[in-house]
Amino acid sequence: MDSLILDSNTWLLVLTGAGVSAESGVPTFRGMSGLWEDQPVEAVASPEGFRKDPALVWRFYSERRKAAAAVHPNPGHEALVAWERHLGDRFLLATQNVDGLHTRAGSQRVVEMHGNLFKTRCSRCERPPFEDATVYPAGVVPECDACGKLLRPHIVWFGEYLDPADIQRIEDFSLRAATSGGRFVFLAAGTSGAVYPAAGIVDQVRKAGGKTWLVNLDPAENSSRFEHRIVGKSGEVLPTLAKLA
Ligand code: BV8
Ligand code: ZN
Repeated sequence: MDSLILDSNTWLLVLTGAGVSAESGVPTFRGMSGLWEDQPVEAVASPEGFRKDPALVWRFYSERRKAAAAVHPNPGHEALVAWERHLGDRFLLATQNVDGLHTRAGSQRVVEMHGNLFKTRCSRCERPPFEDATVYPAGVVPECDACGKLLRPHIVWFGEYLDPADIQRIEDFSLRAATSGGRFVFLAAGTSGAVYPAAGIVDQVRKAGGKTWLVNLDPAENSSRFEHRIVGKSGEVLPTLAKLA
């Protein structure tokens, strides 16, 4: 297996998806064949879904909150913490996962591109998102005590824009990495490469002359765009993949 050298010359951008949390027992999206209660996830995880049936959407997220709170980070999460400690500010982790496991494992330089299950915000006013682990009982839709409108999960739904600050942080890091004179490396783990803009990061890295690695259990939709492809479980591959020099 090719080895990934992480030394004082390396700038490393990592992207994770649901596959990295799978070994903690969190079901993946396509693993659930993209269905929840035989509805396509996109129907529930969307502004239209929320408008149509906010109680159903809150049941979906409350159930995932409960499940995510009951699991623990796995060796794949822990390997990424070790890489961050070794590389410092030449490391950045962009995750599509909303389960909060990277932060619980000890990762600090994390961009939660699709939001976080344990944050809630108002669907209307400017009240900032707040920590909220509440598992709302079926049928309950919380309301904002500032404006009375419905509260919603602080999650980026399909068809919604990602937070521009998050995109900017990833782009700034990539630019610094590409112009550092060092070696710019991008590694994606546990993602099917189906959802944009996350699935397009590999193309930006290649354009910037970076090296690209994919660690995944099955071929991803964008597999062919990675130079190094390792098939396996992230919890088994990541802990031994990198040589910290
Ligand atoms: C946006 C929050 C601008 C919800 C999520 C056509 C072309 C390009 C783009 C589009 C298009 N049509 C529509 C779009 C836009 C759309 C999109 O990309 N759609 C796709 C489906 C085509 N994107 C958006 O809407 C984004 N916004 O583009 O804004 C815009 C605005 C308006 C109109 C148009 C555009 C917003 C995307 C964010 C959506 N929110 N999550 C929630 O979590 O509840 S995405 C959701 O999917 C999750 O975040 C999840 O992480 C993400 C991606 O899935 P993966 O993480 O990759 O998980 P998946 O199950 O798919 O794969 C797991 C992989 O792991 C598998 O490959 C498996 O083999 C592997 N695996 C399993 N076990 C292991 C493993 N690997 C290693 N080890 C293991 N143990
Ligand atoms: Zn409000």
